[in-house]
Order: sequence, then structure tokens, then C-alpha cells
Amino acid sequence: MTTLSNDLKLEMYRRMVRIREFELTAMDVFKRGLIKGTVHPYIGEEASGVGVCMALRSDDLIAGTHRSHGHNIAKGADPARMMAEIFGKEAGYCRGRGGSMHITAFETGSLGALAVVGSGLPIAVGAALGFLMQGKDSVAVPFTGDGGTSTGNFHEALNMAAIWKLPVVFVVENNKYAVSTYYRDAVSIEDLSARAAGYGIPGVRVDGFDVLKVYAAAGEAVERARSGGGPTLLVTECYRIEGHYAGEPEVYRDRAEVNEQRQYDPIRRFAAVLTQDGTATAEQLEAIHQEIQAEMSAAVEFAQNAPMPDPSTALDYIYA
Ligand SMILES: Cc1ncc(C[n+]2csc(CCOP(=O)(O)OP(=O)(O)O)c2C)c(N)n1
Repeated sequence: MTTLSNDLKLEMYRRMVRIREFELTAMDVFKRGLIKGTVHPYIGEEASGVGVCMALRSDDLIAGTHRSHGHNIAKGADPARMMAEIFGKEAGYCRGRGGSMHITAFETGSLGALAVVGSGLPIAVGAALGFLMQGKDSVAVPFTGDGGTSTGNFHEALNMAAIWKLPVVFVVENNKYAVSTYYRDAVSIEDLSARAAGYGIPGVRVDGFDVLKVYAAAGEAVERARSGGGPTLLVTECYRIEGHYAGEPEVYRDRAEVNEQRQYDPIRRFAAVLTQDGTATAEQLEAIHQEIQAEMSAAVEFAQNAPMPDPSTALDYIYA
């Protein structure tokens, strides 16, 4: 692997912490009844989104899921505008019309958080076809969970991207559960990247708790897509530490299982790498945590003080 600069590694760390703190804050405001709807925490999956998105250029596009706070932050979205969105405020990315499950930060290259499972994949394939038709060398990167790999959308999207050699990197975040269903109860194979063989495209499986490994694997797939080599199926093996949504009862798994997975915490693991390789001291990393916590308090304050959308504009922005 080429040596990465300290600045790059610290930016990866900062974005992982930003995701973690955003999710803790979002769960907190949800439990305190300050927001409507729900939130689907990305805690435990930070290395996946950050490893992938840091391998992208600003003109590459991502398409997310119902669990996409992390994808947006990894791609560079502003937590204050995201917080305003989940508070339903006009200052949010979708002017308060989208909420947690639909945050769409076009400015930083998000095609949207798309809550219909699997629906981001064909949208990204369309974006990739658009890049080719416009002579651009950008890449489209849809995310899905393990559950999404059994939707018709997944198979149609992979097939079309494969036959047209489109610049797409399909990222499957195998966090092991689709709501209450363990992934092995829903698919007949253990390695989801084996599904790539059915479309004649490369399938890559990577440790999704390790941001450097994800970054390297994503970088290779992105370069292949950008240089005309067609799509890749990239599976990041991770784990959903929190419930499917904030406060979900989680009756389908043992606490012991969750606690065992906590030892792979991607942030703690990356912190150990950064202190051991001399990138930063423990004190410097702690200062990042504090800086991000202050950012989250400011984001909540911004969101709470922002005005609600004017009811007379409820039907605005529906048609382009
Ligand atoms: C087409 C469709 N079917 C069902 C649902 C309800 N639903 C929301 S999230 C979810 C599970 C998705 O699991 P997975 O793709 O593994 O993503 P994860 O939640 O684990 O990130 C389901 C079934 C939906 N949103 N869309």
C-alpha cells in the first residue's frame, strides 16, 4: 500500500468520529422527543463509509440508504445542515422536507439517501451512464446493506452496469442484519461478494472495521471504474452495533453477541494504529473528539434555532 499522509489519515479519523458523534446526538434528540420520525444509527460501520468516500473525488456521486447519515458525513456534508434536516427545518439539506432517511446533500455529491431498500443501485447506474454519455470520468457509488442484495433492484443494476461496463462501485455493507433477519437466513452463501461472478465482474470482500483496508480496496475499484474497466462489487464486513432504529428492542440477538462485536470498534482500532505509527498522540486524538463534540452541540443549537418551513411553501420543490 502506498504511504498515506498524516493529514489524510487524521481526516479519515475526524470523519469517523464525526459520524459517531452525529449518530449519538441524533439518537439522543430522538429519545428526548425533539425530532419526528426515527433514526437508523450507523455506529460500528464508520470505517466502511469513510474508507469508501475518502477514495472518491468531489465530482464522484454516492447514493445512500435509510442508514446514510454516515455516508453523507463521509462525503463531506455539513453536520449542522444535516441536523437541521432531521429537525425538519428550512435550513436543512432538503429544506426540512426529507428528514433523517432522505438527507440529500447535492453539493457534496450525494444523489440522496433512498429509503426504499435497493433503490439507490439503479439510480447510481443511471448516473454512471450519464457520466459516459457526457464524456466525464466520474464514478457512481451506491451503498446497500446485506438485505438489499436480495432485491430485484440489486440484480438488475449489477447486470446492466456489467454489460455496459459502467463506472460504478457497488458497496454492500454487510452489517449482518436486515431489521431482525440474520443475513445467513436470507442468502445461501456466506461471502456476498461471490454474487459478482454471476455478472462477470470482480467481487471483493474487505474487513469493514479497518478504514485503511476499505480505503485501499475502494481505491482500486474506483480506479478500475474510472479507467473504463467497469463495475466492481465491494463487500465491507462490519456489524450494526445499535438497533435497526434508535430504541429498537433487538429481541432477535443476544447482548453477548453485540458485546463481542464491540471489541472490533473501528474508531478505537484506528486510534491504536495512529498512535502506534506516530501519526498522532492519544492527546491529539482526544482533542479531535472534543472538537467534534463541540461541533455537534453547535449543530443542535443551529437546528433548534432555525425556522420551520413556511406552510404556504409545502408544495414547492416537488417538480423540477
Ligand atoms: C423495498 C423495501 N422493502 C422493505 C423495506 C423495509 N425495510 C427498511 S430497512 C430494511 C432492512 C434493510 O436491511 P439491509 O439492506 O441489510 O440494510 P441495514 O438496515 O442493515 O443497513 C427493511 C426491510 C423498505 N424500506 N424497502
